[in-house]
Amino acid sequence: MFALRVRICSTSLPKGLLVARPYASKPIPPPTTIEGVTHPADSWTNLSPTVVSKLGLNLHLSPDHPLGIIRSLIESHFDTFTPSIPPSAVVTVRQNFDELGFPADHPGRAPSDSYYVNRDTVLRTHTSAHEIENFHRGLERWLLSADVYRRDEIDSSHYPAFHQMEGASVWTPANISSLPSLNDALRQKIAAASSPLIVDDPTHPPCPTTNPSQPEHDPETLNFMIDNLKLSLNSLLLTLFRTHTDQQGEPLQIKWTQTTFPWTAPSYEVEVLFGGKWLEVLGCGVVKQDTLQRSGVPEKMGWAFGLGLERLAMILFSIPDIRLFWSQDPRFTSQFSAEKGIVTFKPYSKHPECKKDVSFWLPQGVDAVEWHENDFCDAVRDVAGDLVETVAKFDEFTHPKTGRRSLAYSINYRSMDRVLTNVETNALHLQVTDLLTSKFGVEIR
Ligand code: FA5
Ligand code: MG
Repeated sequence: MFALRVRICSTSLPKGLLVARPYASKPIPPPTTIEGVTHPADSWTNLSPTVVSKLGLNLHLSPDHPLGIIRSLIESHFDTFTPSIPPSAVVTVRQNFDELGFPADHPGRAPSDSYYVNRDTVLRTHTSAHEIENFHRGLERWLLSADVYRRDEIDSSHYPAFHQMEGASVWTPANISSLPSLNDALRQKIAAASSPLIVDDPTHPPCPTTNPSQPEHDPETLNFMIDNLKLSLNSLLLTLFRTHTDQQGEPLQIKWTQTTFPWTAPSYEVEVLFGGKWLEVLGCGVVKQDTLQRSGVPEKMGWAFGLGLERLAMILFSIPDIRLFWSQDPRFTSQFSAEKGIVTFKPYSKHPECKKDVSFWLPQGVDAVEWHENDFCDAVRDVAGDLVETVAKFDEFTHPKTGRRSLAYSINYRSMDRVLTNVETNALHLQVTDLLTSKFGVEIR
């Protein structure tokens, strides 16, 4: 994400919200048992049945699933990196946010953006939650893949449960002088591949005000480090997409942008043009020295990245909708195997969509609530499951006399496997509007 673009949900830019706090006067749910461990609930608990049902499925570990195939392709590319799988998606708030330097008012901490098991524990929102423990292991190059969870919008490239792969490479003062020759080798490898891939990088050199580097870093070494990070990731993208063309048969276009992460500086993201839109596939940066210090390796310097596995797999296998990764329909699952490797997904159906609108007044006065779109999306997902394709706000206004705020959303229902009848969609939509009234206290217009 570019530093000046703001979007809820990313681990990147603080939006200057209030310090994260639970919603007021919410009934406390019963304790939750996750992977055999029972966690007490409190006023922070906001797990939804949809995400709880995804825990432990580990799609990325299934060798014949597109996520398993892409994981092993990436692990083979980074063959000098040690791969690992962290045991549980339940991590401490300390691991996920505090130790990585997330400020108290970072939007990622808000219960509208993250799934809290309770005040002290969350479902990890990113694989970076394990960065510090991995640096502690003393490894110089490592990879780590896992399921992660975020309260997010609903569309074809966002899902509340998804998978990331984290990777890092660090150098000691004794071996950091090898960077220039490592970079030369990577440049030669990329040139030899003579790929038609188009890589646009307007982020060099990093802007001192919007993407500052760390005062501890000597500019020459930092330049070699940034080059190594970018060459390593460009070389991965080349391995994955060398022969890939977009839907018009043109070579893929890739773009580097600058951003902010609390534990890296400078920081970057990479986007790929997919289906006519830029799709963000990864975040990365030069690891902050205080993070390495907290990891017990203050003398080292290095970089880290976090890849969105679904997003990369959507491009690689031409999978148009992120919900498909969770499909158990044999028409989906039988198309992929470790043996076949990269194949182009053949859509087996495109059933008609069923669009329903809902508009409502938000409650006022003593009943007023903060409106968080992600709460609404979560509720819609719990009612309609994977039958909901998109949720999009199309109108918003405040009544000039009463000051009442009105919102209007369009919800697209579509099954990936079968035709949805109008009767069925109406029943789902009625449940959604009932929930809007009972859970959020709105008045349907
Ligand atoms: C992160 O999560 C950082 N932890 C990445 C990182 C690692 C930065 C190490 C620096 C060093 P971000 O919030 O941008 O960054 O998410 C990384 C990727 O996850 C995105 O680029 C995207 O590909 C994927 N992603 C994010 N949200 C979703 C979602 N709701 N559904 C599917 N994929 C998502
Ligand atoms: Mg991002």
